[in-house]
Amino acid sequence: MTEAQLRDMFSRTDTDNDGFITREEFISETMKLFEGDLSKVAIANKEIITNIETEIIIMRKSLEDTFSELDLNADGKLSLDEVLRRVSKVVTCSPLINTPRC
Ligand SMILES: [Ca+2]
Ligand SMILES: [Ca+2]
Repeated sequence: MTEAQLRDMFSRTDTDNDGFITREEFISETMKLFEGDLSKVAIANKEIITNIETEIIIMRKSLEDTFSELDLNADGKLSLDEVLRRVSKVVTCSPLINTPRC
């Protein structure tokens, strides 16, 4: 993912455009994408429907964890800088590059 794509994703997730992604914005926007996919699957396979609620609970929990991981200064919201820093950390944490931050 390029920095431009990340910026674009960030501004789409920041629904009130205050420059920060709150926990609620992060979870509800990501869940929207997930639920869209899920309903397509559910139409294709009715048996899946019984598991949707469990899936949603699991998904929410993992999004909460992801959010906390991204929120470096733990102020309950994500700045573009935090998102970019996190992603660049993932990129630089390649086993081929030995960086002290990893
Ligand atoms: Ca916001
Ligand atoms: Ca933060």
